[in-house]
Amino acid sequence: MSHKAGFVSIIGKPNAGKSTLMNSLVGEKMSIITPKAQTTRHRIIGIVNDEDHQIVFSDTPGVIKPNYSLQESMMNFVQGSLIDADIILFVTDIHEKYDENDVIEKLKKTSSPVAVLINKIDKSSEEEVKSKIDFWQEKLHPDAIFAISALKDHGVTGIMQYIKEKLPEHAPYYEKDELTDKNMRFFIAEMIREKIFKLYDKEIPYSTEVVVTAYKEEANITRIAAEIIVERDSQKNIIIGKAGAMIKKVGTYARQDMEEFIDGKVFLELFVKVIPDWRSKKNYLKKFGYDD
Ligand code: GDP
Ligand code: K
Ligand code: MG
Repeated sequence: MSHKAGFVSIIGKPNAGKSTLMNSLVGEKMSIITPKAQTTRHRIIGIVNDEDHQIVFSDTPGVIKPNYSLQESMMNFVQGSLIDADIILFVTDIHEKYDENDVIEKLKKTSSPVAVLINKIDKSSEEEVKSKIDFWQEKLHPDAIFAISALKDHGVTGIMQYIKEKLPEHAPYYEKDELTDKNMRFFIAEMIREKIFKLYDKEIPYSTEVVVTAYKEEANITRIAAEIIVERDSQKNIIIGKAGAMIKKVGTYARQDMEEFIDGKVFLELFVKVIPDWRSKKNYLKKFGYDD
């Protein structure tokens, strides 16, 4: 029998209920949830597998008007996820005003099927639901509209069926096996690496590797330490920046990502280490996981 697999992006304003929906979806019918790598293409939060399907859900930062460059790049990420997704789930709070047309325009242009999920219907009347369905039908002409309550798991099974129907035939993108601690560390390292790619120019990002050296969950905080590895002292100075200003930025932005992902407080320590020419040394490449 053929296998279906694909990427499903969950987008919407902050607090629309994206993360609640994600939890509900991955709890729906699942053998494994794998928060594997944050690749450059996707922020992977959950992979749902069954025998014939692999659904790679990716949560995105809430759609906001960018105030500073990192947020701009976060919004570029959202845009990227619109392009790459096989299916887009656009989550909207039934009570939220929607006057930002830029996101709507982008959704209209994407070639991937878009499903509008009108969320939080547990807090509204049937008339409100009907009028919102009409509103979104008129405004976006989506492939499908669902009225749901992510919090109460209402309507989530229907979304899962819709996704399975729409998924393209494809071999699994990721192994259909278990989450390990190593994957979590890798994921954390990728978050740091992503910030380095965004904050530094020229050869710096390409000369850099990140290794998570400690990951410890305590009652109220997760303590993480990582090494940023560069090839030369001059690169170390650039990474650190004047009075530590640059590495502080890396740490702050990476920590924000981690806290959102872990959904809890993170204490992040970053160290910079010089390993001359690490990129051309087999033992280091192997150690950093580039041996295959
Ligand atoms: P996100 O920022 O889009 O990821 O939104 P969250 O999933 O963090 O949810 C934001 C808030 O909305 C939380 O307080 C959720 O409990 C609440 N919420 C999410 N879905 C529902 C729903 O279906 N009904 C109600 N009443 N609240 C919801
Ligand atoms: K939230
Ligand atoms: Mg969220």
